[in-house]
Amino acid sequence: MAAFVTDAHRQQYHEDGCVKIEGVFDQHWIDMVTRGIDRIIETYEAGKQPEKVTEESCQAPFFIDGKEGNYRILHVAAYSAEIQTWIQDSPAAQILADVMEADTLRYWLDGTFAKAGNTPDTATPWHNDECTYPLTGVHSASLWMALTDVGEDNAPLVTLRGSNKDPHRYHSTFSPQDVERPPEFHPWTELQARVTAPDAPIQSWPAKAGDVLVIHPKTIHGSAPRKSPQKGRRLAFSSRWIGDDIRYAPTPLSLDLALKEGGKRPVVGEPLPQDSFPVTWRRAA
Ligand SMILES: O=C(O)CCC(=O)C(=O)O
Repeated sequence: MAAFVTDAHRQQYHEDGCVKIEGVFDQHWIDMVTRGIDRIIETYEAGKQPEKVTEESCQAPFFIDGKEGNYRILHVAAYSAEIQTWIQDSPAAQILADVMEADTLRYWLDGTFAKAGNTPDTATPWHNDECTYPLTGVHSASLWMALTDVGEDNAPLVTLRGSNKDPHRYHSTFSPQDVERPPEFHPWTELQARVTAPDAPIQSWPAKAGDVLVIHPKTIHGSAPRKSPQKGRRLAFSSRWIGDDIRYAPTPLSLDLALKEGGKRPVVGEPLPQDSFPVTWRRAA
């Protein structure tokens, strides 16, 4: 497989908290992942629940919200044979492993972001991904894959440059609100104030279908809204993967791990158990 990742990509990932790698996925992969997602959207629009195709991957609960082409969908991997093939056979894992310099990778979670029309609510609100993770370690990142062209007026991803270096986390609105905030967590309002500051170092990431963004889990990000009336939609599939040095480290604000039925609960400080979180990629010796 062609080597997509250069030292310059790695450096930008560590400096800015996000890097774009162009032309990773060809039309074959774009069509395959889009087909998998569209089948799930069609099932939902027909008033039905999608059915699992495997018990082996991504045990986090399936969730879909939205209407009329605007959908946020969580954890589709276990419901799509196409996405299973993409996880096993596409360059996705190697790209992430090369950026993070990991030797093994486990697929963990995913989010799908479909946007149509041009109302302000097509924007994805500012957030970061790590606040709710019961994990510690550096081998953790998202691979955001553009499945359509995503121009400047078509809801590009936006990031707060350098927020990957924050020593603290934020108390996410998805975390329990009725627990005492540990000192290493800052209020969510602080995150929101940082992105609206006049000198906020915001980067915008237009992309072509098949390009990827590798996003550090601490990087504060969201998307701009779709701006002008335009046909079609904006579609992105964002998958989260973890590597060798990740250890189980729950906090009072983290979300519970989604173990497979009867799956082994990890011990604090240990890697995630193989039965619920199988290693899906290893670097060739
Ligand atoms: O594509 C988007 O609109 C948002 C993506 C996102 O928030 C993520 O990948 O975590």
